[in-house]
Amino acid sequence: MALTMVLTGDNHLNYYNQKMGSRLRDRRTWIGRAWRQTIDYAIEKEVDLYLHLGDLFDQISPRNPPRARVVEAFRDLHEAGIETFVLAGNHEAPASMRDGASPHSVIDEAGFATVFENALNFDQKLIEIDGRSVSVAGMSYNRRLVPGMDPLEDLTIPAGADFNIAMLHYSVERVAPPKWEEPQISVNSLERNSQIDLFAMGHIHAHVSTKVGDSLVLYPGATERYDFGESGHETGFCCVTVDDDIEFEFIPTVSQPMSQLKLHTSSLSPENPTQDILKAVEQGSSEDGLFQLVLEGDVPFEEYIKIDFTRIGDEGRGRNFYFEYIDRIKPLIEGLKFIETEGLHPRKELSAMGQQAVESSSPEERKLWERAAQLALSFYDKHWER
Ligand SMILES: [Mn+2]
Repeated sequence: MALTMVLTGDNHLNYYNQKMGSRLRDRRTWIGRAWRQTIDYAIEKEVDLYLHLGDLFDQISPRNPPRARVVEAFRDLHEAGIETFVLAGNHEAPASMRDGASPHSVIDEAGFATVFENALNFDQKLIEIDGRSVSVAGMSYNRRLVPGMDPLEDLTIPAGADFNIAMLHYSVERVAPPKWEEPQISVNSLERNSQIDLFAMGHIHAHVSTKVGDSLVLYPGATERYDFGESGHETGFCCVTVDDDIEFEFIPTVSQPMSQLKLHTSSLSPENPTQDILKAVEQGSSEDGLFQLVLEGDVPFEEYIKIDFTRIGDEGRGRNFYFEYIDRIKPLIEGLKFIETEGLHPRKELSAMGQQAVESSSPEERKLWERAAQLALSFYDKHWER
């Protein structure tokens, strides 16, 4: 009989984004549904193991509703006879003892899963499935490691079974490089632990698979997109089958449409840039979707002030589930050179302040704040131009 397992991670339940305002609730529904697919799939296919690779929650202190749904889901797995293992990712691992345990220790206490809380060393569980011995070893994310450190340095991952699994939540040098400066596992550390047949990995939101020696390194990727940088990602999880060989399948999840459109000022007509932008917004919009418009390039100042950002915002919000624009346009003023420095940009500061006020306003007051921000900027522009 083959050994089968579901691998998932980076679901980011209870996702938080201040900008999303009243839309956050519905966004969370999509995120929760995509994750629930991993549970339903595992139960339907009667897999042997369910491996959760971290960042189940977006924050260390999730609210009670997602917590309750998680407990319920792990109970469902437990009742279906699926052996379940969980570790804590960087979003939910406690930074110190004072923060207490990760939010899923409750699943452990209920006896629905084995939670590998230890971030300094591997814990291991040996099980027997259809006459095959299986070792599952896991280690949570260590928030005290600094960039440049290798979490597997000097560590030998426990094994000793017919099939040996290591669960981790880190990036891997070259294989799944980090997006920012952070600790990463070296390829050498994986090679040194060739007793491991399957490295089940969380943290990197893209689905990645590769062989290091005879070991399979598998990132199922995220079940929903986390931000607009992931617009191009497929979302899903993996189902691994071990027989004589190890094979896996990528199972896509249903995720909310998301798109990012970069519009350069060179494609806008100087007479009516707003119209061109509105046309692009209309084309890229979808009722259910999250849409980010990024405006880039240089334009003469006279053209820049023709852009009706309020109208663009209204149009975008009306045509999408969620809309935001990022204004990276550099207005050019004759006789004045804009020099990008690290120093103070009074206009940028003012613009950012206005944006912040708009974003943190209630939906009823939003228009008012937008208008106020606009007026402040035009006032600034008028006086500064002299
Ligand atoms: Mn992570």
